[in-house]
Amino acid sequence: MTARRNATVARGVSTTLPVFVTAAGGGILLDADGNSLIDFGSGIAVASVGNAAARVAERVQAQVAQFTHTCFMVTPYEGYVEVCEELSRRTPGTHDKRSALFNSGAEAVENAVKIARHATGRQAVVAFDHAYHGRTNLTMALTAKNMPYKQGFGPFAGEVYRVPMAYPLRWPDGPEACRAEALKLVKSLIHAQVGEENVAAVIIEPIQGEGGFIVPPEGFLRGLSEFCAEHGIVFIADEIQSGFCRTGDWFACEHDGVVPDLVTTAKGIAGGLPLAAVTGRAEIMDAVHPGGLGGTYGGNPVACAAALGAIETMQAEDLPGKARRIGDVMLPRLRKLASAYPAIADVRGRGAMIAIELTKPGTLEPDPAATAAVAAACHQAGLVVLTCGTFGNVLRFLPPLVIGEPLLEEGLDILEDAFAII
Ligand code: PLZ
Repeated sequence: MTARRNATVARGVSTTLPVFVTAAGGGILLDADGNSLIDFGSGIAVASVGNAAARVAERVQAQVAQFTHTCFMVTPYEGYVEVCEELSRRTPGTHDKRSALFNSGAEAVENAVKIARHATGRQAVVAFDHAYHGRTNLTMALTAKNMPYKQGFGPFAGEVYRVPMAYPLRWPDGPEACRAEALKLVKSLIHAQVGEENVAAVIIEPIQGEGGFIVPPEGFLRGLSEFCAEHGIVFIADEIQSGFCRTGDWFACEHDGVVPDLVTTAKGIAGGLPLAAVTGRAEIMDAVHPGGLGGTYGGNPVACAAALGAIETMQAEDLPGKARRIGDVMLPRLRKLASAYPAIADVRGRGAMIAIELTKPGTLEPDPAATAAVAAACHQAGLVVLTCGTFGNVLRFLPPLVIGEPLLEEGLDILEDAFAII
């Protein structure tokens, strides 16, 4: 199958593990050779409710038998409306909200920027160091990292400005200085280099995903959202990776007491089917003229049925609580590992969005080679882990929120063994 793949699938679409999945569920992937792998990746933070989750499968099967597509822009159906009602109910803030549905995270981010520009009549968009917002042209411009996302794919969309991220481990004078200085620096750069009155939106991942699971210090997100409110700037929280119970709250912003103007969601929203959304203040969302937003497949009925099954599962099985429990099990074990291996410079994250950052011992010099070696040893032993980070030196753990504790512990055993052999 690998030979067939290589003969027909474009090289640009790469693969982390050389296996072909035949079935998955309960935190385990089965491959075509009969191996079982423990899943600490959830297909990049998507299968939060587990693979083939019962409520998702049932609703999808029923919907597929009923009708598969009409195009909501031509002849609407209830599932789309129900998903928007759930988004209004679940996203932070009690204000009047509207949503629009799309197919992928990048598409949601593009539309959030379109909406913010339309609503403000301004053009500039401010994004952060280490940000990841997608691979389409506008979202590539918002994404910080060159390789592999941007190299050779320019020119990029204009009116995108980048400011430093509050990255405690790598702030020049350390975490305490980061807490004290980051917000001030960001505000002064926006003032000096862009001008507040030109900024349509500030977009930020409340916990950065691909960039390295970077958790800003307490107060940074709140201060940023207050700054936006003060200057009529739309504050967009990209919760595509951090949202839908992953961090132990329905949305990561809640932990910081922040109510974004617009929220982008995707990944965990629909148990593996492609669905994404922009949800936000009614007056901002409805600034756009009828027909200004849409797409053939956005809010496809089968994807909406899956989302309703996934959201029902999150509620019924208390997945925010399960995510917090995963963090409570993982963090102490990872901290213990860090005290045994000085290459682990940082253990961070929240709920079931946890990472370790690897450096040359005693320094902050990133060690992507050691990171890749640990990941490869895990893969060899049957544990799916993913790497991330601007410098490729972060191992991230995103187990399905429904994973059983024995399996979680077994995965951590494999990780510990991997450190011992490299
Ligand atoms: N915003 C915060 O995490 C997707 C990227 C995988 P799409 N992250 C996984 C890869 O290498 O392509 C992501 C994200 C945040 C936006 C996106 C984009 O979501 O559904 O991949 O378009």
